[in-house]
Amino acid sequence: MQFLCRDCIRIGEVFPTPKRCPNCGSPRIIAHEELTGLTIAHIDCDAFYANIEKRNNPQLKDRPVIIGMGVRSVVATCCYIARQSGVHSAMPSSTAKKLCPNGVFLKTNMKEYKKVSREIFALFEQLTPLIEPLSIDEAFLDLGGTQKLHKAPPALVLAKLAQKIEQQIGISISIGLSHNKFLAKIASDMDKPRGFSIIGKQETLSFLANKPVNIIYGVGKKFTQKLKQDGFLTLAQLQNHPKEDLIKRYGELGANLAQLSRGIDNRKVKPNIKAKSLSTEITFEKDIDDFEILSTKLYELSEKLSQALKKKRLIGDIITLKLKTKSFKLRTRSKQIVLPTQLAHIIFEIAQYLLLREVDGTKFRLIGVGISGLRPGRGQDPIDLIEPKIAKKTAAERAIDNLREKYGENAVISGKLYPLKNKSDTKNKGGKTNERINKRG
Ligand code: TTP
Ligand code: CA
Repeated sequence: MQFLCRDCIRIGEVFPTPKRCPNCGSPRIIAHEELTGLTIAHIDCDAFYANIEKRNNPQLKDRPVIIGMGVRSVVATCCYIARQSGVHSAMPSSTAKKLCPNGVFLKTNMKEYKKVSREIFALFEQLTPLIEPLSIDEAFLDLGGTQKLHKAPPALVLAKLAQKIEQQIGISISIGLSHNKFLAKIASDMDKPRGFSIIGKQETLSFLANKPVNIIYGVGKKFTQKLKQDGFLTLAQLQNHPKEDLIKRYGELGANLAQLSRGIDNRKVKPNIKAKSLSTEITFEKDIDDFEILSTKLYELSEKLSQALKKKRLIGDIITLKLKTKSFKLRTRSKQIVLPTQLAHIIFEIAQYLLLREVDGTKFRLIGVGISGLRPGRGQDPIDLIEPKIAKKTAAERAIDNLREKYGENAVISGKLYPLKNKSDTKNKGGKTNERINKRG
């Protein structure tokens, strides 16, 4: 059976499974039949607010830390040491004080917690665009299809992530890995803190069998009581009951019970895309009617837009050109493309095609380019055989992006891609740029 060492981040295969990693001696190994085949993860930070406070003040490391200070306040969370005294979230701070008199009570510092949350989510984004945030410290990640990119299976990528978050950010996470969201979420809770639990396909039914019905989200106190009255205490009892009857008794909830008790959950990991469109524009100091100059500006804007898309790991398929005439009349022209893209040269070519039809001697004071129909991804790059010219440009653009990622934004000037860039820069010196990333919806 394969095993994963969470300290030296290696996958090995020895029979029988060793108690310690043969490579580094660590006991933090996970062995599982389906170790390398599962792709849906749920990640939840441990005692989030409390661990951030401990990170910021190492003297608190071994003390019971409770977040929630004041006579009438409630506990937001507490560290695992304080939990041993029975303190928990949502408990009045006064009760917590009685249970844990030597506890260190602190006020919340939301600004700090949000900052750490953003840093952690930025690390998630390096792994996959398919991230579904659930709260400030929790998310689903779909790592399906990322093995080629990372040259490693999701389990190893996740172990590395946990290590990185501990080393770079200074807090710990717990990971659940499975074949759907329902099970991944259950798994992340099984071995907290610093947990990593796996629920495979083969074991799903037997794993769930002895679990209580309220492990299913949406099954609260009242419904648990109702199910108990009807003779359903464990998931095995639901698994063995005809689905039709569960639907007859509980309607849609019954259908859910039938599915989830068997570990069937077809919900996709849905990224939370806030921006419905992204756009950038520039207002000139002097109005312009020259196609070449407008076109050069358009190229710069397309590059900027493309960089925003790449940073957010988004692609879109509707390109919009925006022009404002000397007399403030707005013209917008859009075109839908077949393959959604994030590439500057493709955005530019479409926008330039739209521009060509608008240049008729009119003087323009503003030009902009936008993209909508956004979704997560990197997009399918054009294939050599079908469109060799476009494929060549794409390869050049990706190479430049790689260099920029390594050596910084200004490492490469993409003038090479578009020879007119320098010409316009001299003509338009001083032009005011108003970049705007629109967030609508
Ligand atoms: P949780 O993930 O529920 O808890 P946690 O991260 O503190 O601990 P665990 O290791 O069990 O996951 O919530 C995340 C943060 O949200 C938590 O640190 C504080 C905040 N929170 C509240 O402010 N009030 C609450 O009632 C709960 C449950 C959480
Ligand atoms: Ca948490």
